[in-house]
Amino acid sequence: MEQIKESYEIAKKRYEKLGINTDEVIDKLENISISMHCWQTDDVSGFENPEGQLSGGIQATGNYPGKARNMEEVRADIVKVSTLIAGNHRVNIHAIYGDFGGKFVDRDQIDITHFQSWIDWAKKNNLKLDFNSTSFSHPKSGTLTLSNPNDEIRNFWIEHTKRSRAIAEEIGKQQGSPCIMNLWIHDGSKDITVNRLEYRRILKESLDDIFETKYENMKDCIEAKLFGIGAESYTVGSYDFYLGYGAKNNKIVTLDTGHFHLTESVADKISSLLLFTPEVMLHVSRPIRWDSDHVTTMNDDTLDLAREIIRCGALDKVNIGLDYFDASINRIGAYVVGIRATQKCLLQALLEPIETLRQYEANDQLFERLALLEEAKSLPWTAVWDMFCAKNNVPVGEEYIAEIQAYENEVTSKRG
Ligand code: RNT
Ligand code: ZN
Repeated sequence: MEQIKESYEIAKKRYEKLGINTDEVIDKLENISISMHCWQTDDVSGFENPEGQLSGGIQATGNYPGKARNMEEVRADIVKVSTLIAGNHRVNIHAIYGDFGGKFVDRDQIDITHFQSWIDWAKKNNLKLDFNSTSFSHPKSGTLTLSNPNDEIRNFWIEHTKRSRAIAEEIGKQQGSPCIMNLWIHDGSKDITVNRLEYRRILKESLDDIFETKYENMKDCIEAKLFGIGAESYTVGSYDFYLGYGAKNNKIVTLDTGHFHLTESVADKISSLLLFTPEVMLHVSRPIRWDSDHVTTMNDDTLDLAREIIRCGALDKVNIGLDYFDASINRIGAYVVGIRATQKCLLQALLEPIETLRQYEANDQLFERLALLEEAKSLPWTAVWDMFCAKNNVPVGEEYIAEIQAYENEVTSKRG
């Protein structure tokens, strides 16, 4: 601790010279909640039919032992993760993670009773919840859900999504913080379709119907995608589609960092969205060659994303969630690495000497801007990070590796 303090004091002075108060930055970082996706615990299985196949163009690859097999294990793993990260966070659950009491409850039958134990659990653990409707991994998932021309199938999914919104509303009311409900559907087509307009028209109509009821304690967001496995040629809910829908209907657009062409900057989208939609929702992931949902790391993409949030002064408008599922490594470790990486990026963004940089830019001092941006990369932010962890009583540096190994020895390795 002595060493952490000493290094911190030196770093603090260094940042002071650039007009940055590191104590204030630490306070700010402590107040940024990250919405932790529950589905890294069990490879997106859920409790409706845990033995069922994951469908909908997404895939969790790997079979590392110790995956959570039921609700108790999912919750225990999330609680374990929360002891290894600083701050108060949120947990993002999917409709298939309802507390169904061992019974089969179809998606058009879910209601708040299936999520009350989640609300109570979250309250007890000082967490807030977010929610998702689930269109995948169901006999009626097929390739088209809300955009399906078949009335029976479409109405089934409309009913499911309406119920999901009502559940999110009740969660939000009970937790005293709006519950964000993300709507992502996998609808698309493997090969060329000659009905691009038709499916999108139907999706638009379904959304209009779904969003007709106005709520106070939940927020809707809509998530686009470039393509899914088995739906490579056409995605009904493309980015253009949801950007248009969100801008016109005042809905939050979700940017999943894996859902764009790999050379596209997701960070660059934030400032545009902020001008035309109420808020932004992020699904931070790490795409490798495709939407592979690798664990988030402190790479340039994530750093750019964090810098953009801070430079836009948009911490209150950008909701940060994670969305990856790596089944090939210790799953608790996957969370901790990803969450801490996201926080490290936010920390560096908060420590950026933005005023000086903006002055340079205003004066056309472009060498100076580049030089300071470059120097900022090697300022002693790691000393501030260590202090942030120490102050919040979570492991400093790589100390958490041993804790996760211990949890693996004692808990996850014993799961059959
Ligand atoms: C899929 C989307 C979506 C899902 C989760 C499970 O490509 O990113 O957000 O990952 O809803
Ligand atoms: Zn996503």
